[in-house]
Amino acid sequence: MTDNAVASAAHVTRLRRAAVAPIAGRRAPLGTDAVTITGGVLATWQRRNRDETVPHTLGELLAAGNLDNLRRIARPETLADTAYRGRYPFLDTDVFKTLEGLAYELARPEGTRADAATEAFYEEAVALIEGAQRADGYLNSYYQAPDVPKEPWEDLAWGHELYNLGHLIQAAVAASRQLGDDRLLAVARRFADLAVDRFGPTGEDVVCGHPEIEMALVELTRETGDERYLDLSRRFIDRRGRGTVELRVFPAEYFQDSAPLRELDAVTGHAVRMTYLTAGAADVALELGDASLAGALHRLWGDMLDSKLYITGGLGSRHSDEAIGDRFELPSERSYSETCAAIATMQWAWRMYLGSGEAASLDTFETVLYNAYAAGLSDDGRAFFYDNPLQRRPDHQQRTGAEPEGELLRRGWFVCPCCPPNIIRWTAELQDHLAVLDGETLHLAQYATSSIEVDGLGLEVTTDYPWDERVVIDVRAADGSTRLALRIPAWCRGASLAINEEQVEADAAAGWLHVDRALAAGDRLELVLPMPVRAHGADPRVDGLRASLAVARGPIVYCAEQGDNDADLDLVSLAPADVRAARAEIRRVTPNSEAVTRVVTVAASVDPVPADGLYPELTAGDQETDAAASGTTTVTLVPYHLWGNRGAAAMRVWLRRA
Ligand code: FUB
Ligand code: ZN
Repeated sequence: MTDNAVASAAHVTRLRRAAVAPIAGRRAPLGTDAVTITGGVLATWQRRNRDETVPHTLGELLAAGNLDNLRRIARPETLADTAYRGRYPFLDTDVFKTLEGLAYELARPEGTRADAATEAFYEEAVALIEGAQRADGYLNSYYQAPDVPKEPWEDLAWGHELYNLGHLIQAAVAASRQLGDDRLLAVARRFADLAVDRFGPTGEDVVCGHPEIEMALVELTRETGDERYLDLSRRFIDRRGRGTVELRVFPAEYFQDSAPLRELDAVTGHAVRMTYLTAGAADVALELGDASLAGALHRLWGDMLDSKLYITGGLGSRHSDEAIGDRFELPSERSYSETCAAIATMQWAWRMYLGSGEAASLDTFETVLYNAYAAGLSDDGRAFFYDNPLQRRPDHQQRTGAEPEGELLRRGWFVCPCCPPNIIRWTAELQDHLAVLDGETLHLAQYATSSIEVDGLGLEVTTDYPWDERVVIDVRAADGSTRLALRIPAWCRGASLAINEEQVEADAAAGWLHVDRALAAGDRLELVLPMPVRAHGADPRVDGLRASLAVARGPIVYCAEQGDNDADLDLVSLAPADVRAARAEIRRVTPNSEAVTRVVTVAASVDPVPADGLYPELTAGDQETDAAASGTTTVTLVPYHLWGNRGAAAMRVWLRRA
């Protein structure tokens, strides 16, 4: 670690209750001891997480046998059946991810804390995990199961054992930071020590088929001060790309094993693997001050932003190998955009910002949060999208091999249930991603109704963002030592700031508006981020989006659902000027959406169905007919993340451009 790291360690220690708590660098995210979400859309999500998604998920984990798998090892005498339950060797991770979220939900103040049943699950799971660990530290209920004729570590490509360890570490760090409960941390350290022995400086020169351990190991060093874990993480990053993963079904790119990360010029392969890896690499680059790694990550980030990220922030174009796809391969109806990939992209974005201070990374974080990520969960909090398409055809009938009942809409659970518990932990941790102390300046990274307290500065933030453009910041306490910087999203033109009702200079540099005066208790800041309705086109190299248009307002991407519209969505055209002139009215769309949710209504034309078949010849006359609208209508658009909550119907993010 750098001298800078040592110098700032004491400072950061006070802020360690965040999910990501860097030792090096100048940016320290504020955690649960400093930030509380008290209202608005993120509070709604956190409440739903605690009251609906958590109880639902606990029930599913119990029914699917995830806890019994651990029980079979920890207390075999209490279980009659001996067979491992489930198809995959990584089902412990769903317990670990859930525990990570529960640590937050159980640490909340009285009145907002998760209930006794949640606590009982947490206690039972922790005890089973402790009991299932082997004397040498190894832990994996699949490889330890009596009926599984496989040995630990015999299948690094598909065994997911280090991926398992990664999620165990993250749960353990959360339990330690949020609850002061070090039981899981003791288990995680024993297993991590085994990994250091086996894969460290004197160990095997190999990597796990699924990255994830990398960011977990860095956080373990941050939590314990033991630098062997950070060193192992760096080794895993530098080892990957040298063809050590055994290939059976998928090529080396799938595992990011075709070229070393430092040399890779494009994000590639399995989307979740790629983004967990880059998130971990960003942690390593930050802690080690590794400029070459940081440079490679900027290159990869640029490739993703320039040609591979959906307008919703979704990542992954292919169902077949859950892969990112080629440049500009962004089909709407076959978008994979796994919910886990959305979370991993935000994890990467957050770390890119922590390393660089760039507001643009936070803009991407925000896009993913309010669109690709939020769409993954149903309005009632009890059903999930695994993949997140941007279009649903009227006659859609998807059947996948993995999910025998097909995928009508969101589902209550999956054979591979990686996404639901990932949503639990990520929603529980949202307050850790709102505010960051950058030296002496408090950065407001995301806007939410919240209470923030740090270094002699106490703020109350009140806003209906992202539905409303006004963010009010009341200064509760200020000793003048901490300055404030406000993120101005790239989509925003003409941001303005008033302090105590007096307009002040609001020129943002590189996405940050620095409030250049010492704040005093009683000050009121009013930030306005104008949110006209916007029309977006697409790079012509995205084949399916030529002559198309998408609608957005603030960070929210919109979609049209057939149920809200009389005209056939496949036949309507919107003119950019009509979109820009559109109304954004306040309307609750679903029972649990915010009362102040905005719905957009746009004047549109209805195109004729060609009279002569699927591929009519374009003669001069036909072209004129083709361009002529057969009628006019209005199209109602709702926030994309709320789609599919009112029955299965056609849906489109991209509509024809008039
Ligand atoms: O392999 C573990 C998880 O299962 C991946 O992260 C998901 O994409 C799913 O394939
Ligand atoms: Zn997933």
